[in-house]
Amino acid sequence: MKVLSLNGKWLFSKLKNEEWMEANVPGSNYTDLLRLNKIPDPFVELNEKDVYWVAETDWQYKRTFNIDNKMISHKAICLKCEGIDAFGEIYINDNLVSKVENAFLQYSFEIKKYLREGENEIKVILYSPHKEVVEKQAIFNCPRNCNGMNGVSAVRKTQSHYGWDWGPNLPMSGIYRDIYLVANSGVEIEDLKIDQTHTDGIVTLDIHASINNPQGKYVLSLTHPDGKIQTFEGEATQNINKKIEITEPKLWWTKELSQKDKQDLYTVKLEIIDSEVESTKEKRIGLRTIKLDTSKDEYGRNFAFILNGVQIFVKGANWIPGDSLIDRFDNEKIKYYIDAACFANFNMIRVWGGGYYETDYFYDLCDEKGILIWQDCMFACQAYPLFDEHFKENAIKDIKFNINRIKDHPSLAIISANNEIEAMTINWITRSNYIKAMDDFFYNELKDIVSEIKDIPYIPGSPCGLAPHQGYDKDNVGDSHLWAVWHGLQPITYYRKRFTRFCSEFGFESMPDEKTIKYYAKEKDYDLDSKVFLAHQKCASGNNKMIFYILERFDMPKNFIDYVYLSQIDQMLSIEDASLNWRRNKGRCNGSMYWQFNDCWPVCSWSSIDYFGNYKALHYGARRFFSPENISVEMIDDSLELFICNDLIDNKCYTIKSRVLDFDGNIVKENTIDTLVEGNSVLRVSAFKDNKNINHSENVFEAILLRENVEVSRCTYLFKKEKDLKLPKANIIKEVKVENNIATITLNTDKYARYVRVFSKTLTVPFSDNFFDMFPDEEKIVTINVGNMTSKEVEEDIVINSLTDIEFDTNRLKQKWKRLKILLEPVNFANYIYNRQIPKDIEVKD
Ligand code: BMA
Repeated sequence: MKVLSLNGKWLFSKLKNEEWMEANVPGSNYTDLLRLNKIPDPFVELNEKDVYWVAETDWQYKRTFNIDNKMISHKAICLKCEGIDAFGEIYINDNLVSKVENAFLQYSFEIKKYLREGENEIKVILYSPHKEVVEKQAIFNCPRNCNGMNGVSAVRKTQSHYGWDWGPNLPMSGIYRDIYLVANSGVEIEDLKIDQTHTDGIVTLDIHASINNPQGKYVLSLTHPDGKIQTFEGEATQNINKKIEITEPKLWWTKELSQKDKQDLYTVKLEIIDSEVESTKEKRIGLRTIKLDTSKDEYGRNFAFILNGVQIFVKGANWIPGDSLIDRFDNEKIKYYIDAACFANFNMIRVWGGGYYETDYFYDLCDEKGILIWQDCMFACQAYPLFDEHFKENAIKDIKFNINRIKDHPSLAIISANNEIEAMTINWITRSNYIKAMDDFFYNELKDIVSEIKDIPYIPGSPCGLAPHQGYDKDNVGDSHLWAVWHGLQPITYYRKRFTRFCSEFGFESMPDEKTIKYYAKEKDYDLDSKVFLAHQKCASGNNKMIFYILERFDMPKNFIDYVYLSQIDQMLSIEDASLNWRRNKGRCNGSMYWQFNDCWPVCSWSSIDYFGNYKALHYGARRFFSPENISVEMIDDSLELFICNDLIDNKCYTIKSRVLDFDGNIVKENTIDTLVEGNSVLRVSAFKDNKNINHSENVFEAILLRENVEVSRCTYLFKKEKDLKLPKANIIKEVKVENNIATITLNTDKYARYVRVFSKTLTVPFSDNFFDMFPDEEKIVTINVGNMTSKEVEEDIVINSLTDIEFDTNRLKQKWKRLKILLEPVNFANYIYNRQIPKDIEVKD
């Protein structure tokens, strides 16, 4: 077998004007034009609109390559394209190889008949994705798409490319993943499937391979986590089946349940060997069972993931495309985000249906690190013409291909058919052909397709209920997308009233890091109503909503840049409040996955990490409120009640140190409690029952959870909103030391300091902790990797502030008026009224 990569330098031009320019493959037209300075950066200021012509244009790409005598002598030569976006034709030496029309497919074409020894040419024509949608819309008249162009649902291309409520309208074209030739004897391992059964502590692997044009012998090997290799050989036939028993299996767990940074993985490798290795496939698997429990219980119907028999509370976030120009999102960046997921104690990531089926590397890393994946099929928020056989077949191709590709990853926990389609049906109520076809497809046909490929939990969409159009919006069954806070303008604490079985989406916007803002806006535009700031805010009334919520808790900042700090704190608090409520009700509520993990361009959005990788306050907060061992507090009937969540498998013994202090750091009262918390459970204990001596305007409560004398979690509690308190100005002193690229920043404060922010003017890499509270008797140490910066440089680069450094305009009347005006905007008011009711439970039958 010989592989010839066709990645690298290509030429590209408009189809109608052969002015050839240099292109990079993998790549995209936008990225190439940007590199060649033919377009301004669409991520800066108002440029997005000025570059749309790129999407309205047809493009062509070409390159030559050499086939040597040895390669041409192979019986078969295949062209493999791992990602072509999206609509066009592929030619070899002017012969049409195939049309392409699906960006989610990996294509494989036998092309030997078109090749010659010596120089050959490959040409790829990519037609305008804009025109493609216009044409499809003329045929299907798809219902209005509230996120972008109408008719987008009729094409198999990343749906958010055409604009979303966090994303720009930049439908790119290009050969965006690897492209190469494989020459061999014609034999090919078409599929390698590994099922596993777990009985009495023994795992049996059921390995099945299907081979095209079998010849020669097969060699199958299993490498155990300890390096031990078992090998099996036989004659290559169309179907190869092998059972392997593993008597001392090392099970795969999430990171929190294994308490290991690297999970145990086994490698299954199959080679077909004739005179040489002709075809090979390798898969890393983990030994685990995964189930979705939806049995009837005292609250309705459960919705909980069971990993190796352990019901888990899911903590995580929703993943959107890593970049609008996805060809720039390389493995290094993927690793950055998966590390960030580990940092924030995620045990699940949801790959959302308006983006991509992710790359192999993405799932590989999740396998390694112990993060589960919730995989949507690529359908989101729109009516899809699934009544059309050609469209349906095309979609089924990408679903089958991708589920086959990822099916054996231990991280894969669930396949969900789509995002929010059922919840949006009301918008298409007169289009019954769409509704009927989608119900049939998501509830029946797709379910069968998935179950034929793999025994894996499946739901007909997210959110889901009990049956088509029954219960997808109820708390007592299925999963929920809750948007009453933010879209519905309910107060931040509203989610305490919602005991959903599993919240797979809820979110709150904030501004990106100051460095990111500087990238897209000039200082003269620093105004939430300026054209530039409105262009980098895709949610209707989004900037106003940020202000609405800031004023719920704080006064109005006098300086524009302080919106960044305050909006990020608000975001952290809202997601924290909801998540902790659900964690405290573990068993009834089984998951909290906030919207959204990342951004695809620099924008104000719901993300916890901005486009350039800067962690927002939420991401640091998530590390704390998602920590597997967690303490939180609620004031219930004048009693300070503590909740200790132990999500680990084993019982743990804890010491809880609680205290009430004044803002100067004087202790009003304190106590210590020793307690055991059973594995995978929550314990409620009272910190202080009688709180008469607490001054609600001048005191703060703090509790620290320690295990074996090491702090594992802490919480603070203010008895009033910040704007109703007279917090004294905190003076925070920092000391910086740099050793081996790591800066250690030691902080001390003279007063209680709220939301201490450690900010770097230049660095994107995260701090070990941030946006925390500090007390005068405690030193706080924060670290960061500063590369080769000196102590002096770091000293100048790092800025510390806390809430009392913000200058506020305290005119409350003005604020009330501002909030009212925002609330009364038609888009907000309708949402506000709609979201005031708590949905009634649905009846659950046996
Ligand atoms: C959700 C998602 C997205 C959207 C987000 C914010 O429900 O599924 O479609 O971007 O809300 O509005």
